[in-house]
Amino acid sequence: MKAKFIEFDIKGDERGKLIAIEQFKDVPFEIKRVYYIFDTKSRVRRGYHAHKNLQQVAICVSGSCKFLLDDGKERVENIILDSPNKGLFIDKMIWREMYDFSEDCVLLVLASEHYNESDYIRDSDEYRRML
Ligand code: T46
Repeated sequence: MKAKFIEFDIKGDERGKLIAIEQFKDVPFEIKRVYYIFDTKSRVRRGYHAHKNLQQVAICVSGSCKFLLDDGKERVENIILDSPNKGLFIDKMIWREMYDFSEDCVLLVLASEHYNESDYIRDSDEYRRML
């Protein structure tokens, strides 16, 4: 499994920069939810779960953080998100952990489904069994 990055176009002029993201065009799903993670305490590691159906694109709109992704066959560590025009596509049934958040990190996530706790697989043994 390779990390799948999406590069967003930066529209810029002398006033500054702007990135626009449209469903099905810039991300491969209908965007039903947007959330963002910020003010993460140093040395905190988050995630530790997979999703049964949810697809997401994660973008560090400020600062940086790292992802670990594991699809049961391959574990890819230290995937760096450090640019507002770089999105990380995370498919369903991928285990994820996030860490090394910079103080100024704002991690924006575009999600294909509404929030649903029953879509989470939070136990790694259960995740392996389900694969
Ligand atoms: C993911 C990674 C990248 C809500 O009420 N609504 C929401 O849409 C979300 C995402 C979370 N919550 C509540 C549930 C918890 O009480 O916010 C709290 C923190 O969520 P969680 O512990 O799941 O956060 P992370 O950072 O472990 O994971 C999150 C997403 O939940 C998850 O889908 O892929 O970011």
